[in-house]
Amino acid sequence: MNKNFNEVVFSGVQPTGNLHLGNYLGAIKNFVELQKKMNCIYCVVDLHAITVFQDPNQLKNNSLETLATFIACGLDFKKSIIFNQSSVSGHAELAWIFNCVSRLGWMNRMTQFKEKAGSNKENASVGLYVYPNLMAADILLYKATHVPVGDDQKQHLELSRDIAQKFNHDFKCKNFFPVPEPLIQKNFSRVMSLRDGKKKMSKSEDSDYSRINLTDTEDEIIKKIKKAKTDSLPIPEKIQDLKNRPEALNLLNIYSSITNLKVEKTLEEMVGKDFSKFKKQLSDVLVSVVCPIGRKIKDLKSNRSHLVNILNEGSNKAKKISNENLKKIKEIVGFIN
Ligand code: AQP
Repeated sequence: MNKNFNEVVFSGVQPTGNLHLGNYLGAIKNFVELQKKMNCIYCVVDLHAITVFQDPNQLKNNSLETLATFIACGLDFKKSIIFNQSSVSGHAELAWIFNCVSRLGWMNRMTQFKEKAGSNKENASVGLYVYPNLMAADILLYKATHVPVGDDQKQHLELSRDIAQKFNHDFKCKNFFPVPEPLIQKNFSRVMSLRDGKKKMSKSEDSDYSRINLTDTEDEIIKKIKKAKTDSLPIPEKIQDLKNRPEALNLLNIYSSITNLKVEKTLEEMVGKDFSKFKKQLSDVLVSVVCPIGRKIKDLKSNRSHLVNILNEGSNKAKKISNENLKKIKEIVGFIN
């Protein structure tokens, strides 16, 4: 398939621990499809990770594990540019310029900051607060036109669009930055916690039973699905009947997404079944998809220098594009360089 060279995809994943089914179904599965038809740049966003304190050795391990997960899920470093964010200084430089373009009022509306900072806002890092400006820099440094993300990142992406438009307007450089489009999975864009269907599945949730990690063993997956919260009602015929059953809906959505079925089709197949029986089928499909990924991750991690070489190769390619763009950006802003 010929790639469309006018379209550039950028997305990133934070190396903050084991990647989970939400990262896979909400983002990485889509990354793999996109690399067949567009120029893709995928980044291990370590600068984002340190907005919350990370143990330095753990951060190194997590960065390599995130890269290993990308490859194990099917990303090809010959087809896509894959690198770690901190190795390309243009991200931080453009983020500073965007700190000066973005408005405080815009920042104050970001719900993820409120969720992550919790009740102790005064103690959150300034980095966590301006995180969305760095995300805009990540995307626009490469003049990316499309950004595959989970639904939880939609608000940040809207801010990137606002920043691109304001920069183009303020510096009178119409269309310099493209206004990036989100690519969010249509049917199922947010995988929820296995313990609470109203909270998203997340790496930072305390209970490991709230998520399926991509490195979980067969036994762990079976146990977690067995323990996943549901209710005593059988599977209904229509999706509307799941409106007040978020945990049941989440498990049916996971099954549908993994098997590439519409949830309506899954309901048609499963109607009337008890959740105990459905859970067995769900574990089977999860084991068949997740365990091979986990085995590949383990295998890749045993060859650290191979992983470091992949990152180095990717960051050289990323620097070429970003240096060229940053030179133009600096000229537009009025810096002498
Ligand atoms: N539950 C989810 N459902 C769908 N998509 C999700 N993503 C994350 N969780 C879900 C998508 O995965 C990509 C990478 O996310 P990230 O690791 O960079 O940051 P995050 O969204 O903050 O993920 P976590 O797991 O919640 O991490 P922590 O706990 O460290 O904050 C993004 O495209 C995201 O949308």
